[in-house]
Amino acid sequence: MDRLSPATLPRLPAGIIKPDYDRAAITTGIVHLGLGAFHRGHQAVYTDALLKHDPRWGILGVSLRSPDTRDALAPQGGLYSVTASDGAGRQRRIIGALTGLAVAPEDPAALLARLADPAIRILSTTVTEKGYSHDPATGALRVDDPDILHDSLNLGHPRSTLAFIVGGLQLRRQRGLQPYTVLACDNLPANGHTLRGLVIAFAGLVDRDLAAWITDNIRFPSTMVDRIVPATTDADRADVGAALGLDDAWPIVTEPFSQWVIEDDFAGARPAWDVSGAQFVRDVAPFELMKLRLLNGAHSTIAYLGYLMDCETVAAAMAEPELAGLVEDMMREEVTPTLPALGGFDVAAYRAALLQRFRNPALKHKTAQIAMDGSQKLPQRLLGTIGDRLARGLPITRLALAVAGWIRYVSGTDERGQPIALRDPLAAQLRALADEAGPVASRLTPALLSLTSVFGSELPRDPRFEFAIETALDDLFQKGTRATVAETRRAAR
Ligand code: CS2
Repeated sequence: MDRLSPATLPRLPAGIIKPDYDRAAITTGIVHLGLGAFHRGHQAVYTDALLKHDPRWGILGVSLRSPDTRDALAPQGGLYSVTASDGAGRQRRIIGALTGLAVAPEDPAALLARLADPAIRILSTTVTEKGYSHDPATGALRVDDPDILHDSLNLGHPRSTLAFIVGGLQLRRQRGLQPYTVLACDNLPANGHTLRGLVIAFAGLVDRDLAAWITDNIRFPSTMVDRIVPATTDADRADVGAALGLDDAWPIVTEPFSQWVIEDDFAGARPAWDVSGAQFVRDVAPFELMKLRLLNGAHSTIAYLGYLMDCETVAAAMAEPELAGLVEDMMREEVTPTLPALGGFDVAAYRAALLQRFRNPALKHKTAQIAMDGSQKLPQRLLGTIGDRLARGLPITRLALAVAGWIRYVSGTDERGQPIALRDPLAAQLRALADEAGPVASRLTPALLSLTSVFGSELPRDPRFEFAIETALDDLFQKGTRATVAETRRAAR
């Protein structure tokens, strides 16, 4: 089969949406770090729909580690397809927004040079939680991180996201160029604010004047990003290839839903992403909190408990009535009361829509995929909610089961004694703690709660927290996940 590319674009069957602008006229105004499926199914799609109105916003897509995406998309001239499906219907669309592809470690200096290009007005990031080189419980820079140590001495050849941001800004400052706006698009609370703190802290390691200049001149709008974009499978490739009549080496398969709420705080030019459905608002925080705690909190709960119940995908986990019921109850009874009011916003409808999205049979969203990097995800997804509830003297039964599910998961073996492949930046530490404690709730709970980078220092000292986690974990070990989920659901009512 021929490859999807600018040359073969005219051969696509009718019904497949193609770029509605002259690609040759597009210039690059955005450098995006982290060229994963999420970016290609979210921001790049919003940008694609903007290009016919404003050709200045082509994206140079940068992978920070592996060359795989570049190798897949370069022969396609940066084109790829996005299939959005709810199980009943599907829409396929070709995205042409990527005007360039780069692999940062191959030539970090060349990337810095691009960041000093005056046409670049936005530097955006989807580098996942662990890409921020921070301590997830406190948001502080991990100054002992090997990449941060390296980069603070080698700003001309950076490895980390923070150093690319700072290195590019340093060049622009030296050359008297307008700086770019830094747009964080990861699932972190107050992501722009958090990134700003980290960038300034890192810049302070290199050059105090530069840190002060960044403090005064650079904007870091926060954003709430939402679209469920599972990792692409070979079955997706085969299905998309058959539909396009052309081979797409890295298609995106996602849901129809998409949301992007952006804090309206840009220095200079701002892409009019609102023409393609994004919302610019004064304060993103309430949207972020709602999304992180309801969607991502539920996702992680489904991931750990679902995985332990042998559910390969989120949709399979949602077909387990007790688990789906527990998650729904948790969202309504335990999470929603911790959220700030969003004037006129119907949270009940939002929750119902989320449950529907989780049930989407077209998405083969693996529980094991969401389960990864739990040490970086738990604080903003579950622990913040728990802290807020404990401060108000409210019960945390279902949330505690979710956290216990994570501990059970990182203990390393599933309920049939099979090893669980742990993917987490703290994997070695988690495994060592789990091995030393053994599968005994009264030992494993305090061992893991001692991880201050995950739990902070306050929560583990709260006896209500430790008791709730230990009880739930003991049930998981003694009775198994299926029975524990059903019993907890009943008991919490
Ligand atoms: C998921 C998210 O992998 C995960 O941890 O919870 O990627 C989720 O699909 C997105 O945040 C949805 O917007």
